[in-house]
Amino acid sequence: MERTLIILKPDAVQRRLMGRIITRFEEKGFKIIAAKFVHIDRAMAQKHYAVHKNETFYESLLEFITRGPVLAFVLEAENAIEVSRKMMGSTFGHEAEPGTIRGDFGISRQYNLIHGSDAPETALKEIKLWFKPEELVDYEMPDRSWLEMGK
Ligand code: IDP
Ligand code: MG
Repeated sequence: MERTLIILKPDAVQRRLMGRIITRFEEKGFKIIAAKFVHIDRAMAQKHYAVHKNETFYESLLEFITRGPVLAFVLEAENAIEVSRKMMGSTFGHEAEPGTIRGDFGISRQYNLIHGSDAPETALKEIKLWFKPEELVDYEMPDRSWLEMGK
């Protein structure tokens, strides 16, 4: 099982798209093991987007992600990172394939609705930044045996 951090960004919240996006992950068979609705401050945004600190869009990215509340959650599934990134679509809405979250709901480069961890090490680091160990909930889903990747 693999875990990934997903964030529904302020545009997803303000555009009332949270439910529709979460539904896609539920329908795909992901298990939600933690969730948090929070308006992050600049310091947290800087930590989350530290890898982008030298990019030209860094300042405006910090403004965007702190502009309103976000919904952060942890998904668990086999191959969770690759599968969720595929479902999100490529970074810019106008380039993302139709059928993906970014491809279906917008054309903006920055306001692209969703963040998802991009590699196992990133996922570990991001989950640790956003959640305390005790906030990750351990439970069983009854349909688990129907959702195995190798079957
Ligand atoms: P990702 O979210 O698909 O992993 P990254 O390259 O990690 O894409 O960029 C992080 C976020 O920064 C993007 O999701 C987007 O909101 C924003 N961003 C990336 N590139 C640009 C850009 O060229 N202009 C404006 N915003 C950008
Ligand atoms: Mg990224």
